[in-house]
Amino acid sequence: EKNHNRNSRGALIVLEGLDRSGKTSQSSKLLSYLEGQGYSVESWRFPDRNTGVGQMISSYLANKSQLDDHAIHLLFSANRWEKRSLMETKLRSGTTLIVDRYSYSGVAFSSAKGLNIEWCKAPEMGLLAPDLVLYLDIPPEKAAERGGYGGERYEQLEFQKKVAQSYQLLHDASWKIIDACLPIEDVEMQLRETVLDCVMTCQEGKSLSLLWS
Ligand code: T5A
Ligand code: NA
Repeated sequence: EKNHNRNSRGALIVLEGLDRSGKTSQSSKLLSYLEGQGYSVESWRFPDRNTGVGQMISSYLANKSQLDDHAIHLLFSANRWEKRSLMETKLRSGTTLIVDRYSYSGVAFSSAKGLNIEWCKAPEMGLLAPDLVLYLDIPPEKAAERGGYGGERYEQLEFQKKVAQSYQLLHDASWKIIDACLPIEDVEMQLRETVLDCVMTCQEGKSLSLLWS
């Protein structure tokens, strides 16, 4: 374990992007990479479909239930809030978290439906701010070709184009844009150095902050 300094904390690293941009593939690669480097690291994802709230979200995404756009937005947010204190405990104890989707997905997908962006951001305020957001950038047409969209609610080209536009409004200093059209191994190489830098900066004492700052 490389966490010799007892005050050192883990990094909160988020992967964002359109459906099929490669987030899940890269999460598992980063997990193995950081473990191999001797770091304490876990891979998380949102929605976390294992909780009661997560099961409601999963049923909605599978088109097995209908919900008002505002109601499902708040459920996605609640699903992050129910994991917030565990997230902080893990980070403070020195574990780095690689998180597949976070508040940016929440805002990008709901505002792509036409909900007011400030309204969408409000319930996310006070959640932990990521130290690094890796945005896997891919044209919607190209993402749609990958493995074919399954039956989930948002897996439609026209909607994904709107989501891509919404994401554009959310960039901040924590974002790094990654060319996700390259082969899987090349995308991974782009991520490694950035992630390692981030983990070391957090170990050296960078403090945790809150959304949206
Ligand atoms: N949502 C989510 C909200 O509306 N609000 C919220 O608050 C949150 C958190 C569920 C949906 O919920 C929405 C967003 C989503 O629509 P999900 O369960 O994470 O989100 O589902 P997806 O993101 O759609 O997961 P996918 O599996 O489709 O996409 P990934 O994880 O980005 O892609 P991945 O790694 O599974 O790869 C997809 C395919 O492409 C290939 C892979 O082998 C796989 O077949 N691939 C590549 N092919 C060529 N080159 C590469 N570089 C490749 N990388 C991967
Ligand atoms: Na995924």
